[in-house]
Amino acid sequence: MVQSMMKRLKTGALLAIAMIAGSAVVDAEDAGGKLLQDFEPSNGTDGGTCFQQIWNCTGDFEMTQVHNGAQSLKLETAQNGGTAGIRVMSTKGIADLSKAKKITLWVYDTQGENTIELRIKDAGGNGGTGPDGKTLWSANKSKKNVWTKIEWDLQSYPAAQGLDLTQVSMLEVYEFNAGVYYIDDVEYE
Ligand SMILES: [Ca+2]
Repeated sequence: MVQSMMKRLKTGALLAIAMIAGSAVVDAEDAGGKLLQDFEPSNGTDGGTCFQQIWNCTGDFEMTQVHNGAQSLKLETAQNGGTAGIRVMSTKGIADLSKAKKITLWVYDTQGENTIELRIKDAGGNGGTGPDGKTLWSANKSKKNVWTKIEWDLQSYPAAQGLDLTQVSMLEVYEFNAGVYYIDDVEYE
């Protein structure tokens, strides 16, 4: 009698541990990123302008090929590739990334398998387009014709003169091949 009760207690304890372990795994997955831009209508982006064309590309809202919600960014680059600027979605138009470890986005790449070059710009214009070479290529590359999560490890981001990571206003992304790319769910972790 005592033995069977001990056995039940032990089983119960093991079950509880298994449930805690299970919920910890779920929490880690849920802990995902914080949104920087989702390209949705009326998402709070200052002035409603979620992106801008920086160099050698056209950008448009896309309503069919989306990763989440109703819209993504359709980026079409010409020969030698092109750069789009993705604006931070908030009424202030800035995000504090000084403690962020990663920037991530989802891309549907119809061109091939590509890494993406990132350039971070602050509200004062520091760090943006220029000849200083202060950029970071993504840690991984896209897979053709499927949504792929692209990541940049911010610990590897070069020190750009004057760049204030507490007031990031734009992420400039450069695709180096001519093609059509869909971008959605830009986040930081
Ligand atoms: Ca979206």
